[in-house]
Amino acid sequence: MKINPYQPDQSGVAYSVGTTLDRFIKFKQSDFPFASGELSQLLRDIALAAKIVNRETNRAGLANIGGAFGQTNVQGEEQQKLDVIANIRFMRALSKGGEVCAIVSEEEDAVIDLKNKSGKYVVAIDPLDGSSNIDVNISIGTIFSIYRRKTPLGSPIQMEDIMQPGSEQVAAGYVLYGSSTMLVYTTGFGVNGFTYETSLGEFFLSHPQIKAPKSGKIYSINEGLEMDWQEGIKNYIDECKAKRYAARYIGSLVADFHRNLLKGGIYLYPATKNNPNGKLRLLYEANALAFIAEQAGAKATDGKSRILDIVPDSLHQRTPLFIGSEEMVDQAIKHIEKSKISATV
Ligand code: P6P
Repeated sequence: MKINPYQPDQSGVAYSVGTTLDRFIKFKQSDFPFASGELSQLLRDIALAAKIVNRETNRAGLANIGGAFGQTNVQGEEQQKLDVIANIRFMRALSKGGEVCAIVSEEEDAVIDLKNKSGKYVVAIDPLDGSSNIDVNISIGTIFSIYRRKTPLGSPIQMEDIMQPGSEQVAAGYVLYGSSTMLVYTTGFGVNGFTYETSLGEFFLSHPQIKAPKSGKIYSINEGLEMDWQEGIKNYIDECKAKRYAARYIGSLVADFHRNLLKGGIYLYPATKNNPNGKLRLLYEANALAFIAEQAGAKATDGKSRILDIVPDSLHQRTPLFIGSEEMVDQAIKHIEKSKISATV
């Protein structure tokens, strides 16, 4: 029997389609010598739900799933139909995947206990952030954090499994439903971005080992709330304007964060009159993006502390968030400290 060694085609007649997310996850599994593939499976489950939500966000206007759902969530915010749909899709994927024991979701008042005695992981998720932009076709996103449960497998879920500081995350990521749909995640070994090829129904590696520029010329903040800002924030934004930086604020955290991560920039959501502890949620927004930011060489703080060091004391607690290029975050903190007023009132 004649056997030949495989010779990769050198003709270039058939271009390479690249590395799929599934294959990348499998390659990277060796980063976790003690993992037996559960985290890999969990990441694939999240990617599957992202594909389904992507399909539904792309056809919202046609399938009568745009607009308000007619209820408010625990945040007191009006739920959009797609908020509810995305929450159902991710909850279903995570519960059926078999790797998760509990879920914290922006759309759920309480912790969802999956009663899964073999589930090693806890997932905190904002199924669809920026949903007020859905009806006007502006980018929106999913944000997720993955933690290992602290208490023994099979025992009842305890709050110590849930209320972990962001530094305990084993993985985190976001999906950006934009001009293209991307999934960006980290497992603590750098940040990698995957772009969804709809014709093949696959995410392909498009942004390997993302590194954030140390500085930038973009600042993202809701200037309509300027009257609420502490002096230090005002002084920092004045400095950005004096340097003729670009103001870019989409009103969708994932989109603003992603652009600033790639191009260099800072996103700021300080304490305001309506949100004296900031608007963004620690468990399923700030922590995930802070983990990604730090893995890409950027920074994330609440104005006093490193976001990843904050020990949560409530499920849906909010935090001021200053996140992006290291030198820009440092400069903003300098102004805050100089004004001697904490970012949280
Ligand atoms: P504001 C969306 O509701 C969100 O949570 C983030 O995605 C976004 O950056 C921010 O709130 C926008 O808030 O108060 O500026 O409209």
